[in-house]
Amino acid sequence: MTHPNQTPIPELYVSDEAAAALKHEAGKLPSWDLTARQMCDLELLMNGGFNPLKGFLTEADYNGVVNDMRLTSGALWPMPITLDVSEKFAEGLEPGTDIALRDPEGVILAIMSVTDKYVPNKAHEAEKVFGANDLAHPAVNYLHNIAGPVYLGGPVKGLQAPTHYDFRGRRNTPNELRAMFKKLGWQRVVVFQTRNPLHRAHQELTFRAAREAQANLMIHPVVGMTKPGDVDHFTRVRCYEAVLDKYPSATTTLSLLNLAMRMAGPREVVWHGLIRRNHGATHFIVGRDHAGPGKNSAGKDFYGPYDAQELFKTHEDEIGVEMVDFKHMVYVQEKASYFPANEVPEGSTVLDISGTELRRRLREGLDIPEWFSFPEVVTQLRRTSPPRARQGFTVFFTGLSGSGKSTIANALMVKLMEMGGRPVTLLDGDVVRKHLSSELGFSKEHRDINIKRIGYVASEITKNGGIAICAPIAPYTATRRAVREMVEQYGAFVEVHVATSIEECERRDRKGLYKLAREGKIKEFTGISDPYEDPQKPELRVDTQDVDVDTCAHQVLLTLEGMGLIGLN
Ligand code: PPS
Repeated sequence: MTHPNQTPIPELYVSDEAAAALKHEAGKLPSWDLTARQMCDLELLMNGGFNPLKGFLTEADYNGVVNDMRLTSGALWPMPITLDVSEKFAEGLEPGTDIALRDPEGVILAIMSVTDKYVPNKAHEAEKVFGANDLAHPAVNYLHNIAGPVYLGGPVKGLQAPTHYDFRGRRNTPNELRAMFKKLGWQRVVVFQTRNPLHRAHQELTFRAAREAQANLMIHPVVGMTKPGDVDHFTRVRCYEAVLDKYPSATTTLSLLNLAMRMAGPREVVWHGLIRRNHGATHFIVGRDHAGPGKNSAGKDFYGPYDAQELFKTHEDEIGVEMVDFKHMVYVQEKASYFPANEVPEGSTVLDISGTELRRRLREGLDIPEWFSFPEVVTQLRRTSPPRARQGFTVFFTGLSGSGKSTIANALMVKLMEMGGRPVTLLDGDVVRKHLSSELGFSKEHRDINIKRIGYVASEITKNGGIAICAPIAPYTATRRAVREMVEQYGAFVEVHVATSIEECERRDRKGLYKLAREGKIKEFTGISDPYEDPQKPELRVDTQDVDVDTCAHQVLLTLEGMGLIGLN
């Protein structure tokens, strides 16, 4: 007998012959280049991971999902899966038109019949879906600062799956997994979702969960998009592969999920459950603060620790997957083994290392004990995150024109070169405008392009182990944040606000620009006729008013030393 978790589910792909014909036709259609997040969403739409969705949400479905977690059909669906586009692309596009959806190389992956074009109320979407319209939430930030302003909705015909060159053998569609479970006779499958490397405690808890549910186990990590700052998926998958050997063979499998997470806590967990049901799961491990985004702008958690578990429980029948409680496992020294935290024998010594502590130990090159993790996992993590003093980093000065950014940046560069050890590149505002951005002016749009170019170069330098020093005005908070996220994938980002007042900058007027700006001869001049948004939480703020350049540069060095990025002798 074939069990419900083993029967095929609908996909949105057309036949190979139809795809070949449609591809030919699609060359003439208006075409949209998919963003990284849309690539992930489209893949799961096409392969049935987002079943019952048949395409990107129409306006009616979007409203139902945002307000009540339901499609117009009545089906439970908590997450808006929308095709956000630019105003320019949406402008000439009438509902009833077909468009081609292309990957970054221009390959046509799907055709979408646009039935709806609508402008969402993003503040409302943020409140309802993420619980707060607060930019400290990564998905709210994405919604306001990265996603396009117009949404297109309509059914999708899949022509071909996105190509992945990494870990191909570990990527499975829902139907591939269902067929595999059928072949293996796995009727009960407990899934563990993760975006972090696995250590011994995870191995213990997942195996215990599988035993309690009398099920087989599938480790199903997200390799699409996770929280900015997470360990990259290449490293993580190497770690998962090492841990897989530690389970009794034939009980456990590993499969990679190309999902773009939203970190939406309670709604996210319901969504994860539905996606896992599609992938053949019958049980799903849900822990404390599942898919939590961290702290909000007031320093409080976005969601209560058990909100996700409660919402999942409320909808468990409809999701069709049973929730398995995640047991927090701790190491008991006297017994040399792991126990659930609430079953620790009285009077024993409990050892635990938090995520923050682990990152500190990696950063500082300190010991990571064997009771905590497997040596193979630690080796992989150390390969990717050498101690901070050997990683690249970016120092990003921001401040008004004439505030002293370039002068301090130059002094800092020389001091770092004197210390030696890593190559140093200075991306000064004026220099960048000459070599990288000569065609740009000072509108918000052009300033943003300019800063993102600087951010891109700085992130590449950081990735390759060098030091990038940037010194543009960078007047907008959101753009500085985008650069921070780019760089922090690879190393530290040190924001230095050169907080010289506008009065002082104007008094100095070293380039004579303030006078011209006052006379109206230079338009959109920062601080005079254009905004400058002060950084709220820079790593360092310096005021140059009564302090000389040497001292300012030294303050930066002390900050770098405090962060473990350099060693001061
Ligand atoms: S931005 O906003 O970050 O893209 O600006 P940036 O690339 O740092 O360029 C700033 C330098 O350009 C000169 N300049 C102006 N600055 C501000 N507003 C207007 N309208 C403007 N026009 C020219 C100015 O010399 C800035 O150099 P610094 O070194 O900051 O004084």
